[in-house]
Amino acid sequence: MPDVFRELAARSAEEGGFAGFAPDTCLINRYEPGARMSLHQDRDERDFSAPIVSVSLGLPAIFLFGGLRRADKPRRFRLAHGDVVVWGGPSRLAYHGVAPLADGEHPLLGRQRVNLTFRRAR
Ligand SMILES: O=C(O)CCC(=O)C(=O)O
Ligand SMILES: [Mn+2]
Repeated sequence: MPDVFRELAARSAEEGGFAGFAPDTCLINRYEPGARMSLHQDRDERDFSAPIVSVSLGLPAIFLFGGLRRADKPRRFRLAHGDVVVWGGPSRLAYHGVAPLADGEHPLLGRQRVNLTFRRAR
């Protein structure tokens, strides 16, 4: 992983209260208008003591952030280009997802949203 990514993730995690985050994985999701991600937990990582750091690029999206049970009503947050979300600790296994992407044209990335999630997977 490029140092600039590792450092962005580590600094963001520290600001969110998770000092010492050392990601070993960056998952990249690309969304076209209409694409969504249903509510889920991030459970593939071995160690849940590390947070998730999520960077949004391109078109804005509505991020759904719920509770520890799928039935918990998610809160909705608008994420714009450059926004970073950090979750961990008691929220590490919170259900989350992305509402269907509204159509639009981003000046740098065009008709898409790209999301990077930094994780400690191994
Ligand atoms: O695109 C996002 O903001 C969320 C992505 C996500 O939750 C995941 O890749 O597990
Ligand atoms: Mn996820």
